[in-house]
Amino acid sequence: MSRPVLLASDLHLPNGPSPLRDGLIRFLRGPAHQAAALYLLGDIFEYWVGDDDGLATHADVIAALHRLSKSGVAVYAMHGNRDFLLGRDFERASGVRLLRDPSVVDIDGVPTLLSHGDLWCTDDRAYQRWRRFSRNRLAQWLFLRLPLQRRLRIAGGLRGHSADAKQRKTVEIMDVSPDAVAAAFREYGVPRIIHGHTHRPADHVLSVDGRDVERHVLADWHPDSMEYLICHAGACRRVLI
Ligand SMILES: [Mn+2]
Repeated sequence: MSRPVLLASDLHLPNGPSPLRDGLIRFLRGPAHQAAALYLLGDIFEYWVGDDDGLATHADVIAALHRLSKSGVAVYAMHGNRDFLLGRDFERASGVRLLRDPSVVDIDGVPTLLSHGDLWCTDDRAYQRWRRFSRNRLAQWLFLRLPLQRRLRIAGGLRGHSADAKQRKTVEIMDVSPDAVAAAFREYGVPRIIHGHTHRPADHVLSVDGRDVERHVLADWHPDSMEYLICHAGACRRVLI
């Protein structure tokens, strides 16, 4: 029998000790070993201001990822809107391969489009402007050359700003746009999309141009609810750690 594929996102691991960190390490040492592949679809870390800082701060997680990938599980990650600076040194140290957002992968014979999900929040114009800027190579290159303390201060400021902005925005505007999702199903021709980001875990079945398709939204993690998706033999279900 083939091994399952596991997916998770939006762990938002803070720096320092946390039940989320313990949960992730328990998961990486235990259940993740049964998988053929593990996909971490962004916002694994609450922030990541560069591999120099992140690899030291999250050394325990990096070591657990490395052990898992060494054991024969293919581990992939995608950038989220918090940890979009995960870079080559992270890949080398963890054995994790970074995937483009979005990417089509084969999950047990089902072509599946994976994304963090924020690129489909197209109704939020201000966010999309920030997204384009923050993913700009030159902007990133300049940011990574700042001293660490400056980078940490900027990241702290941005998180405060994002929390304020979220309070002012409507619930709808922060969700994915149905039109953007339908367009993605059309463009890639897949029967299934899996993404995170919106913190609205759900399994949607919808119809696009008369075709039945599935959209699975991964759950964000809380100390009392740390969830991953397991896909096997054509079906996906949710499991708590
Ligand atoms: Mn996100």
